[in-house]
Amino acid sequence: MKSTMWSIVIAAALGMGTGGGSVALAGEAAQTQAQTVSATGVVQQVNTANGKVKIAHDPIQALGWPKMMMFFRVKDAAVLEGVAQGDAVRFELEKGPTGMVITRIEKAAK
Ligand SMILES: [Cu+2]
Repeated sequence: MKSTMWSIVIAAALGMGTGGGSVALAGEAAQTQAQTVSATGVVQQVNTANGKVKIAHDPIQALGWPKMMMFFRVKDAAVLEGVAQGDAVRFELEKGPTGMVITRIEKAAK
């Protein structure tokens, strides 16, 4: 009984000691997740000159988007480097002033 109470006290103390940091980190992670969404799909067309890429993407639950084929704007043309039609990719989306933009594309391991 006594030892049980002590473990509770110690657990509480530890929780308070590190809790602030953990909570802050968790908050930051949640915020980052809200802004950046990762998705997968297959590249249909790359338009480096206009900074656009057409992707047949899988459903993106975070955005409530169904599976579809669409053009995405990339944040920077460099994002399209090494990306080719037919590539299965994993990409990251960020909410920009004009809608969602792709910030990163990497080939998905198949
Ligand atoms: Cu879409």
